[in-house]
Amino acid sequence: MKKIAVLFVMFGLISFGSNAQKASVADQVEIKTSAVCGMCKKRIERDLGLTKGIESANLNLDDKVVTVKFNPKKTNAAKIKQQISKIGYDADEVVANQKSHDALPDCCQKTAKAHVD
Ligand SMILES: [Cu+2]
Repeated sequence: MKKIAVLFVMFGLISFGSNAQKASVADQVEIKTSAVCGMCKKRIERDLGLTKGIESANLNLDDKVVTVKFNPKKTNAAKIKQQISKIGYDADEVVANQKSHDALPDCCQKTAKAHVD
């Protein structure tokens, strides 16, 4: 019975250790964007997915917040916001790059009314 208890404690330590390691590798940031529709979502997620140091990007169209997981050794929140601006969208306090914004389809620009795709 004692052996089993020791085994459980060891398992607990091992899984705790690997969780802690994961947490130190990836950071997460939530950024409010000016995305309008599903096309914006795809555009932002695809572009960020190809950006150095970013592990994943998931945009919630209900609140326009993109959740980005990134490697803090390779990038940071400020760089990610700059990248979103370059795609043509506002990112928190960083205003969208005007040229990129104007090149977006009409339905994806900031003046567009909410619509489905
Ligand atoms: Cu759009």
